[in-house]
Amino acid sequence: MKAIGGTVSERGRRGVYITSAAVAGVISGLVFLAATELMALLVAREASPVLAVGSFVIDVIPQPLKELAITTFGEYDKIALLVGLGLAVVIASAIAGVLQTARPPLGVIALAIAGALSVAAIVTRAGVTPLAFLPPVIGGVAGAAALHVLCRRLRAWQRSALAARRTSESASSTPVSPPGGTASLDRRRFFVLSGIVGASAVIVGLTARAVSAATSSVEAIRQRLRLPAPRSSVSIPAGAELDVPGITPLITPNADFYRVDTALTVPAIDPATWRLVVDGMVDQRVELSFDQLVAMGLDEYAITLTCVSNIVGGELVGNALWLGVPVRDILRLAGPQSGADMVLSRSIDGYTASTPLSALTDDGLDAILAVSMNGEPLPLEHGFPVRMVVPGLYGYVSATKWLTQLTVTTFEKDEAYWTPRGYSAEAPIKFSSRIDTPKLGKSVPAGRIPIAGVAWAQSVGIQAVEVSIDDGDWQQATLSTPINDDTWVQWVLEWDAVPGTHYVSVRAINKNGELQLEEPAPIAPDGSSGWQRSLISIT
Ligand SMILES: Nc1nc2c(c(=O)[nH]1)N[C@H]1C(S)=C(S)[C@@H](COP(=O)(O)O)O[C@H]1N2
Ligand SMILES: [Mo]
Repeated sequence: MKAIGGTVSERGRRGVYITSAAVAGVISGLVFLAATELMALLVAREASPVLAVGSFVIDVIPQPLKELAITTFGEYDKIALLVGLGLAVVIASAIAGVLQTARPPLGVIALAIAGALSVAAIVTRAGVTPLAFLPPVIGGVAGAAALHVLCRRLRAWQRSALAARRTSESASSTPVSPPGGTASLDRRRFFVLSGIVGASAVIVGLTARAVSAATSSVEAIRQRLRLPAPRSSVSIPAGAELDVPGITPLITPNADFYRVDTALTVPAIDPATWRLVVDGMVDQRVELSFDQLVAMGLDEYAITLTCVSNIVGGELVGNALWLGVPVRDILRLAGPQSGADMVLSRSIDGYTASTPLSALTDDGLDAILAVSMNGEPLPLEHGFPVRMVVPGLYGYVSATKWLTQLTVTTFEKDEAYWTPRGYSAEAPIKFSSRIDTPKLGKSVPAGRIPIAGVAWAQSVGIQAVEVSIDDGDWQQATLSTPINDDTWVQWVLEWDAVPGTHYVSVRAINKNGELQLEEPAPIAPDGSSGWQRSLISIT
């Protein structure tokens, strides 16, 4: 009897100790993160280990995994990555706690290795300041100290509990002190200390993050920035916007505009220190300040941007009014030399895109350096202070955000970020059409209903959109009046809907008379194709 009971409670006790050790480890992990955030706020804002390790992971994970992440999590791919990293930190620090309790100083050593790895991830990133190593080092020291102290308390509790059990077993009749007297005191000490340390870490860490975000001075500079009035503005023709509930608005508000980039933290560039360098195969290297750029004269352009990762029927496409300067005017200052056929545009974070030189110098194409989006300076996440926008080319080969450099070169000599990662060096947008309403999985009452959406063929223009219901004849949809050939158009087809589920397909014809590609293609290497065929349910 006694032996069996003893074994069970022995197991229960071990469970309690292991859990407590894991808790001590997680709290030490929190101390590490909080101390690092605090130091990062004080000496080097870019030196947050979670973000640095995350950026490192983004750069090294294989392409198919990256695609899986984008298709699974969409816009939230970075949040998913951060959640995953957070979980990894919790698990690793729990293990460090158990190690440190069972075999000190194994846990402290494990934490030191993690600290050293995050130092490596931080100092190897582009554009770090000299003190960037300091936050993870200080964080590592603080975390190790917390781990050491908490696990020592935990072992003290274990020892006094063991001693108490021995005394009560040998002197079963009249114990000298109440059983577990010092043990329960030691237990309380461990939990009180853990609570205080854990709560302080959370408060310090969250405050440091919040202060860092709130005092982001570049956002304040952006808010105050006054751009010169544009010389021309886009006139929106009558009939450019159809009055159909559920259709995509003609102009995508900035807050709803899709965002795709490799930047885990949005670069913060002060326009006062921003410079654009034009170099490479040019007659003379040119350097422009932000004021010099906008002084060249701003004009307004309406251009629809599309991501190569947009699947058929997808949401990675948006239309905006941009203020900018033609890229050809800037290239002309430098004088591209013969033999050059590409411009490698570079972002402050090292990202690059390869754009055919001809797409940037062609008088008939409005390739621009944009400084404003829908009436305000570019939002930070859309490339503040300057980005490129080229009608007719996917974003990854043209729309470089946080632009700092244009290098005139050749496709043979240079390649861009996505080229060795499975995407084509050149990628014109495959023109396409999308059904916005009725939405898949949302039933609509029978009667006369609009089937509507958008279609785009940047730089060529949309001539017609055709709709087929239940694989019947192709019917001409009504188009909105296009702003220009660089923007999408809205389309609508009125239909007398009868109850049941129905297939609706859509396809576009561009102004060259070409039919949208029917053959389905995945997004890699140069963009998806195929006709969207959606299921709608009528009740
Ligand atoms: N610096 C930088 N610019 C970039 C990218 C990037 O990863 N880094 N991604 C490109 C891609 S793939 C697209 S589709 C567009 C998206 O622009 P948006 O986020 O403003 O919609 O930006 C392009 N410019
Ligand atoms: Mo993209």
